[in-house]
Amino acid sequence: MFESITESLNRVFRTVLGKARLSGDNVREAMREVRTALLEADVNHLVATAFVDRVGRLALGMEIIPGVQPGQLFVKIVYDELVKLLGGEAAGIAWDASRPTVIMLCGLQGSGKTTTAGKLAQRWMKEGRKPLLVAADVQRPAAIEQLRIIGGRIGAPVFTQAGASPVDICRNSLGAAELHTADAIILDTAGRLHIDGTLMDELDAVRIASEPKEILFVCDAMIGQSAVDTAEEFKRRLPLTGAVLTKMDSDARGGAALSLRESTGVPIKFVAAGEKLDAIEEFHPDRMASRILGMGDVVSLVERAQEVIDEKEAKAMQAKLARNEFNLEDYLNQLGQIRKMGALKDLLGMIPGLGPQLKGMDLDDGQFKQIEAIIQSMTVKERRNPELVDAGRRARIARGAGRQPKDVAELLKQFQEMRKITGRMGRLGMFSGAGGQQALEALSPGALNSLAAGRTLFGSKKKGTKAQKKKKDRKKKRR
Ligand SMILES: Nc1nc2c(ncn2[C@@H]2O[C@H](COP(=O)(O)OP(=O)(O)OP(=O)(O)O)[C@@H](O)[C@H]2O)c(=O)[nH]1
Ligand SMILES: [Mg+2]
Repeated sequence: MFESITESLNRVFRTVLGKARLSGDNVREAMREVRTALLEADVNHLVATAFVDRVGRLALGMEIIPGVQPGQLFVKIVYDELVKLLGGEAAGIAWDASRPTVIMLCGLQGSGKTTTAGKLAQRWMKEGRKPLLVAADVQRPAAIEQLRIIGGRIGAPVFTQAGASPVDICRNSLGAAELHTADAIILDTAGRLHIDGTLMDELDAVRIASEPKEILFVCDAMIGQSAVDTAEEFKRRLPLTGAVLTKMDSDARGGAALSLRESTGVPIKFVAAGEKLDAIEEFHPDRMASRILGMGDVVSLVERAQEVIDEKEAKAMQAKLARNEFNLEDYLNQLGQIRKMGALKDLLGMIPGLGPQLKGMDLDDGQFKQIEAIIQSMTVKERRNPELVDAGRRARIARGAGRQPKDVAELLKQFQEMRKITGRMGRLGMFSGAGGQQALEALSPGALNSLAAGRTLFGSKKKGTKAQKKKKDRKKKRR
């Protein structure tokens, strides 16, 4: 299910995730590739074009978020739009409270109606309902037997009437439901190879006779784009309330799933992926979108950042950067925001490609806490003017933070270096647009990335010095 589109989208994502900045050209190039990926997955071309236009517009105008790279934000935009494309919210079954809920299944021959009837019945029995299966397919003599076997296997009653018309069977099933004290009536109707007037007239008569609460269009996902045309035709004759996509296990492309909702407006309510009777699940657009993108971690990282990061504050920070007024107080603020997002190691682990680099690195939140403790031991005046910190103040701050004066000196040195870089960037006008993102990246103690690269204030930095010392010692010995 969706293997090929997942693979091609991931190729696009890997490219954008590897870039510190995204230019308009980068975004446009990525969008072209996303469009190709959709078309290759057999998504309707109008749907693909509209999708790419929407994502492109959003991506070109995206606002920066501290601690989040533009590539990650791009993935999130694609994800959000994909969720919308798939229908947004999950659409469940509208159960009748006062009478047994009638659910009518319809679709082409072999689309999976009878199997789906059994799957739904079993599912609902597990939820404590009492379904009645109704065999209303009098086209094929074997059809009734097929449903009987399924009913027997799951222990659900099956209603049918030899010699009666589908309309009569469905009408009479309402009374049978009372006898069985059933609260759900699942109508398994006949299919045709092609849509024809007779079939549609029959289905419409069934609808009038049984007043279904739900009319579900059962669709074989393997037929790809033509699923959309068939759904449209069924919709012209029947007020469809939803769709069930079957045989998702046999379809590696997923075009039907991706186009159906957008093209027809009919919500997908269930997807089936297998011949076994438990191979059905409720359709959740968000879960499906994560599965298609295979980027669940990036999406949750950006979501968390969007939740905790105050946009106004982020803008104010950018303005400060541009004026080179960024001070230790702001730094402390940023640390707090990043920390609100969760444990550092978890956050870094979510960034694709960083996982391996993190192996064996002792990344605990303690490092953040140490930096915070030092800044917190400073007076407001010192935080705003780090230049004030002399040897005496250094000793006092170190005592307050439970660190050594050299740790305070190290923090201040790195902060000044950072300021030098951002000062230069500010003069070059790099804090507007995507450049601001890069600047915030360099700062957000995040500088999540530089942490991962081992440039931390404490801990791994020490390892480096030790190693250097050894090297020096070796050199000395040689001399
Ligand atoms: N792989 C796979 N096969 C399925 C799935 N759903 C149904 N099938 C198979 O598809 C074939 C047709 O399924 P049916 O349930 O008989 O289809 P139908 O719509 O009732 O067909 P008619 O009654 O002839 O119109 C059967 O062999 C099923 O086992 C599915 O999700 N995955
Ligand atoms: Mg059937």
